Amino acid sequence: MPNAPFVQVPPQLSNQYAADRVLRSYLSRTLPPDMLMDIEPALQRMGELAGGELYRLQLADRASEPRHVPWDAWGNRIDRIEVSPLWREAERIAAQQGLVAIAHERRHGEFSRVHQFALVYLFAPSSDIYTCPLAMTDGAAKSLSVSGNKALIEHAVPHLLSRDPSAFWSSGQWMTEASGGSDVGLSETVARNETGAWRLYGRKWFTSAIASPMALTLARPVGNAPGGAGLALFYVETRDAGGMPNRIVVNRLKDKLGTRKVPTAELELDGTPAQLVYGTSDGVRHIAPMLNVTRVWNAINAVALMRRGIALARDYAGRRMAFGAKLIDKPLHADTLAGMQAEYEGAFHLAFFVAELLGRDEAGNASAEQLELLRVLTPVAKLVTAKQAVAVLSEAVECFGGAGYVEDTGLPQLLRDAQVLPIWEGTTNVLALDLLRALHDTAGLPLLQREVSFLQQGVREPALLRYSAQVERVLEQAAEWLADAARNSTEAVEAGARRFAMTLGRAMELALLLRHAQWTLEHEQDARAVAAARRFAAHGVNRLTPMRSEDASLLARDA
Ligand code: MFK
Repeated sequence: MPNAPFVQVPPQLSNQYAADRVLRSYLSRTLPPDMLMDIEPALQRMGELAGGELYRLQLADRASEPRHVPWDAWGNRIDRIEVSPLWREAERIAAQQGLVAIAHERRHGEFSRVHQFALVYLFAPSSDIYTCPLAMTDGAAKSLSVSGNKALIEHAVPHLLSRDPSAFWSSGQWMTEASGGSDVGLSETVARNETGAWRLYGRKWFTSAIASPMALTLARPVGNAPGGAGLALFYVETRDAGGMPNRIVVNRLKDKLGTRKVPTAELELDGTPAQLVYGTSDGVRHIAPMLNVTRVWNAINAVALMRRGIALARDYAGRRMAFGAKLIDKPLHADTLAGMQAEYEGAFHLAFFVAELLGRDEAGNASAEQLELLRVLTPVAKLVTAKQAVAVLSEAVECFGGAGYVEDTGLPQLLRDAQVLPIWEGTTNVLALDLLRALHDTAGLPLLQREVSFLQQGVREPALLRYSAQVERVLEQAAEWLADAARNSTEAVEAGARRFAMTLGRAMELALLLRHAQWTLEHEQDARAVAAARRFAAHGVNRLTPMRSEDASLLARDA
């Protein structure tokens, strides 16, 4: 009998709430104790589900993908979309646990977003990006709620917020057309008012989670001006009363690099009945509340995926032997994991800080300055955490060597899914430009400088103080860069906008890490957040290395 071959032990997950030092410590610092006690059982349950049953289902369901069924057996065009078993389960859990509703019910006032996103963060990595329709549903509930459109609010919002899976509706957000993904003002879909009712004609090129019963979308009423201001925001139901497509044809589902469980379609609108949400123009401005909500979801998803990659890599490192020791005991591997953890912790605190601001705004408790901070930090958090997620997930996959590159470990999906985060809901560059617009529309950089000074007020530990000084210095350097570039040309500002945005994002992450590290030292006698802050600072904060614009012209065009 030959020796049994060597078999590798797969990585394992435990209760994802119980095992999450960063989340638990953050919630202890941020939430009033009775509130934390109130929500903790739900967090424990979600942590158990995400590390247990749902994770196992996700692995078992790995190969199933959404299916488009264009015709029925009798020749009717039905465009049925069949989603994966995990997605059906995820929808049920999301409705019952109120993953959208919590934010709008506001049982915990200004902390309702923290409550919601703590659950979403635990749920997301085991949901196969079911968080995509949830994000859009939340954004749609927000856009409709602030619209003042009483009829639509009464008709649709109760479904979006329902905790009954049979009554729950998810929503689509159809913006992208072939003519304009980032430049939405180029949209070609037209809206015609035909005998008192609006109908839409055009082609939507990327419509995520197309199985939703409703969507918010943009179209140009005939005769309106070109550009984003000439578009109007419309509400659409995807099926008619008989369950047939509402003058919508699904041309095909996209064959994408990642988010493969998300049915993303190319659609033809051929007289689709629609209702105006706000008025006949300014559609881009009116869809912005939705975008700003989904961008916060994106940041939360980024940190959730990072956390999952690290949890799996750390568990594996405690099992896998190489060169006579466990990986975790190998200095270079430990150093790699530490770097990933520090990036994730910085990203975590920024994503949740923006969630706090959003919750305060929605509860009516935000000061004028906090509202401006929310506007400025939403694009920053989205763009910086998305790039960190791609980098951290790439390392996480590498932590498994060849196994990380093999599909049936379930690991490659983490990296592929992370890669969408810097693309959808505004690419890195589009958001860097949005940041410039936001700084222009608000008090600008002094806003961040004041917030950082405020955050550093409680930092007393000598091991942390030098990094506080580093953050403040970097913000001064960013202000100098912006003033210099603006004196030079608008092109100079635009060319450096991504480096500028990354610098602000990293500065905020470090400032938040330092504040939390001081707290954990005092209240938990735990030095790990200090180590994360130190390591994060060592990775560098200022990304504004001067670049020569002539190099950009020479290299980009290779001419
Ligand atoms: C797991 C995570 C889940 C994530 C869900 C994923 C679902 C995926 C679905 C999608 O990907 S949907 C497609 C997402 N597409 C985008 O995010 C579009 C990216 N492009 C931009 O964001 C551009 O900046 C923009 C389209 C807004 C530029 O269009 P315009 O027509 O040039 O807009 P303009 O003139 O700059 O702004 C028009 C108005 O909107 C202005 O207000 P006023 O009319 O009062 O002057 C702006 O201030 C306002 N505005 C624009 N962006 C805003 C905003 N207001 C607040 N917040 C913003 N972010």
